[in-house]
Amino acid sequence: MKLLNGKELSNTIKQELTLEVQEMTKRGERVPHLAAVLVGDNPASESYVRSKVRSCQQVGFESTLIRRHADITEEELLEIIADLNSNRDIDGFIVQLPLPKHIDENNVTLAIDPKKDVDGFHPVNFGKMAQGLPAFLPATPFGIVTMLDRYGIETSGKECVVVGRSNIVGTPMSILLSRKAKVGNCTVTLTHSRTKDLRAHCLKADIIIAAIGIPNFITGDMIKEGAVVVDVGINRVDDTSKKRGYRLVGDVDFDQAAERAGYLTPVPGGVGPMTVVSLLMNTLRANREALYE
Ligand code: BQF
Repeated sequence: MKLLNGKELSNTIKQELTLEVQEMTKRGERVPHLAAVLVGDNPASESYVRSKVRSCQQVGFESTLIRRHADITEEELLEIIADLNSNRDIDGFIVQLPLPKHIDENNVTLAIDPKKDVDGFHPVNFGKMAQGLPAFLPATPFGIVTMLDRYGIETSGKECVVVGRSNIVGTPMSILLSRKAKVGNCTVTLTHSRTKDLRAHCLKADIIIAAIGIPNFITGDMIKEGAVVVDVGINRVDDTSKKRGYRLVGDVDFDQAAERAGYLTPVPGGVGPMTVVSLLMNTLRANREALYE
């Protein structure tokens, strides 16, 4: 089994981005600027946003963090978004999900200017992606596709099973892998909680994308010998031996999968770091495209 080391690959891509920013600065151009809106004090969201801001600093991007209390109204949040949409200094921005229950995430996503939607969640970007047009790809699927590409994993003609149908991972991943593209041309099966005999589907797969959000859901007996197994799960499970009180576990039983898979992503250090670096790549692109406005 070969590890798909997302931590290492994301660092390589960050080095490339750093060089790109240096070149831009030499040419007298404005460096990419990402803004992040964080509502409330969900500890996981805080740590995700912090790692995004830190990653911007590492590659020389500018970043702005906008923090608001959980009791902000939807109208107030929409005003912040309208300001970011019209702010010429900001190339792209994200609103960290999940949002408090009294705020409609769909309204928020719809309010983001698709040109600044570096998370790729706006229906305009989703629709362009589905049609194979240039678009901001959602960060996690973009990260997975980049990882398969950089590791030289052949996808054309392969059987791919995606487990989980979320708007952010499973559904876009199934679209990307079935597209006519360098990383694509798979025969894709999108499975979910109502799928009958999931194990039989998975066993046929050359590539499994596990994005169901259940710890250790994919066991060794579901994996074909030599399959590529991409674990998107980031589940916190209690662990009193850790000082944080929990550890991160994927949707794949790592030890069992390691006995069967040809390639396997670890958790942590697999898809997660690729998600963050994809956001940076989208922000660089938003900056470049803003040049021609
Ligand atoms: C790692 C996310 C669920 C819901 C909302 C590195 C991240 C995670 C793990 C990270 C995620 C998950 C992010 C690791 C961003 C990925 O080393 O394994 C980085 O920061 N992520 C998010 O912003 O919102 C989420 C998962």
